[in-house]
Amino acid sequence: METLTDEQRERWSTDGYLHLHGVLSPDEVSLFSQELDKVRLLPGYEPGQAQLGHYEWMETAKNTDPAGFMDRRDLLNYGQHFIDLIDRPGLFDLLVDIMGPHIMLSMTQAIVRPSTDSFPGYTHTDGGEGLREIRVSETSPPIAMKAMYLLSDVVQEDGGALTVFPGSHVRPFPWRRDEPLTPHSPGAVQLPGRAGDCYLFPHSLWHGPAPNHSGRARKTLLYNYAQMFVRSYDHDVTPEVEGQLTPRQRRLLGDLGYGFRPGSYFYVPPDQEELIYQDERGPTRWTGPRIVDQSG
Ligand SMILES: O=C(O)CCC(=O)C(=O)O
Repeated sequence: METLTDEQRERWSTDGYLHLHGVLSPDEVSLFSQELDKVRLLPGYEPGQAQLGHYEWMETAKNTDPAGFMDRRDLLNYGQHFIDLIDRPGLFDLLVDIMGPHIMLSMTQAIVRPSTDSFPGYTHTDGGEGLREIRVSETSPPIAMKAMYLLSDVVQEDGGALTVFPGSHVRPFPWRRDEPLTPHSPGAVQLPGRAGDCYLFPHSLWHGPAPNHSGRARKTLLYNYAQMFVRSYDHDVTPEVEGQLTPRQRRLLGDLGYGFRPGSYFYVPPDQEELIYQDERGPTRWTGPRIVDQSG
């Protein structure tokens, strides 16, 4: 399996994110982009009238214009391409190198952010309010993290870029309920990118979308992963999806190979590492994150 370079490891530790270039090929970008145009016409979960962050079943997206807003969860039901992305070769290796092998897929999401003057951006930590206060050290694997695939070029300031607050994953970040952080607060860095790029970042990093004044919609796919004891918070594994999964994907969706017992997910099954690594290095290969040698 591939591992992070020393430079990537150092960036991950200090900045709290990685920008990987050209992870999806141009063909994959156009395929997923077209898939999202179809998905919005199908039933699924979208933000509704309920409280912030809670999704409701809709017959189509609220906006059926391909360049209009869409925020759709639970993507695995929309076809094999979305299932294949669970453990995409190349990217998944790096994710396991960061998190270790005791993980699950916790959420899938597709977001289209239209060009508009009415959305000022939105800055937050993932995992709800909790991860504003709970953070692990820079030498620890994260509790949960995200792979965000860009399906559109984002080249200008306020063009809908992922905006991050580097370092906020490991230090208390000053925030006030009555004065929310914004994509223009001190410390914010907008990350331009090209269609096919992928950003990796932990849930504890302050981040969010910049406003999009580019004149073009920005499409993304998001796949979240968590340490297994945290478990998935989004998936309904239908029999159709189940029938399409590889053994590793089944495990990443929570199939431990036996029925639930107290203690399941708290301790991982004995074949966890073998299944996740699926290579000749065997089940005891992972020895925890490496510390970057700063001595040069
Ligand atoms: O739309 C984006 O740029 C980022 C989405 C986001 O903030 C998130 O996935 O938590």
